[in-house]
Amino acid sequence: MTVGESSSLEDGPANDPSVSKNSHQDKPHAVRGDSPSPSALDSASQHSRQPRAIEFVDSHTAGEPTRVVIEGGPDLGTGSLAERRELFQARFDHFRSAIVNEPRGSDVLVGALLCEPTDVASTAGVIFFNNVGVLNGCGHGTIGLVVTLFHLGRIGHGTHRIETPVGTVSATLIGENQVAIENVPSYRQAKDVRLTIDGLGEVVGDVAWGGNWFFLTKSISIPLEMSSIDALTDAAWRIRKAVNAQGFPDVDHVELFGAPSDPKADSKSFVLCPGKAYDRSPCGTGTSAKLACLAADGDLEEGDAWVQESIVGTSFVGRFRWQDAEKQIIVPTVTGRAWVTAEGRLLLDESDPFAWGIRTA
Ligand code: PYC
Repeated sequence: MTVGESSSLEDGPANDPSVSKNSHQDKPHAVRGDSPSPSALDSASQHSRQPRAIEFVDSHTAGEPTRVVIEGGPDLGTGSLAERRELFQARFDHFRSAIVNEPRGSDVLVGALLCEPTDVASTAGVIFFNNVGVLNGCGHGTIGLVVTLFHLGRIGHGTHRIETPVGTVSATLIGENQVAIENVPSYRQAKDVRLTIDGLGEVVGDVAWGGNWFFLTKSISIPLEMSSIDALTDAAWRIRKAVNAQGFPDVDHVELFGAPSDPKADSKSFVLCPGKAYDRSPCGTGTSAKLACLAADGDLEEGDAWVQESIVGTSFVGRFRWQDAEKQIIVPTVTGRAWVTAEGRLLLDESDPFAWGIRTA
């Protein structure tokens, strides 16, 4: 099946075009010649009562989960990853929901659709998504993807180019579980944005790009502790709405910073994601945005380490080099660790009222 085509057998709910039952057309180079044997998946797809099967591997990076879709995803053609993400968003949103939402997933789960890269020099392409839609980039997810590909025996140690909708990320697998990602160029867009928010008063922070759009603030006095998750979520959500209304509609992540609990860390953060789930990790794109602000303020020197602690007590180590010191654009490197937690098949049965997930948006 090529882009734009769908057969009635492939249709999802309410006549939406849907996933191919076992598309092998969007497989990364690392997988070539390495596909599972014709298997039950293929024979299952010939039997109309058989559920669609999606092969996945789950991992967590510093506590934040990633579900990599290995097989059974939609055919998105061979365009750029940005073009394929657009197609995915427009036509396969039910597939997104089926993978990450309940009853197969949860609000916190980030999905990663493994794709064929456009460039032979790249190892893989990936489209990230969550409970409410597609993401731009995802640092923890890229670390999880690399550890997953290593777990599957598809890559070895060393540096791998991973194509994303917002640029190519260079990921170096250092040990079995440790990955350093050289992320997309990052920068601060606005400094000291002042928001007045009911119940919070004045909140001052920066807007920065680190592969996603962030509002970063130190203004919140709520303790950065697990026991304050509800209050932190409520505050961050209000901040997001205010910053969106005040000229920054693309900001969909909010980072609240405070003093670290871990003496080895430089800072601790609470990160609220677009679908109102909090990031269990320090957030790879969020750490990139933080590094961009630190660099712009002269608070961190090129090459020096910044240890960012998450709300659950895990950490990423960030460093940067200047891409353009005059324009204050940096290239951040974020190092973190991931572990594979599960591998298996998701089954989507058309007769199941929740075959396409329980939607929160
Ligand atoms: O690590 O970049 C990240 C991320 C984005 C959303 C959740 N995690």
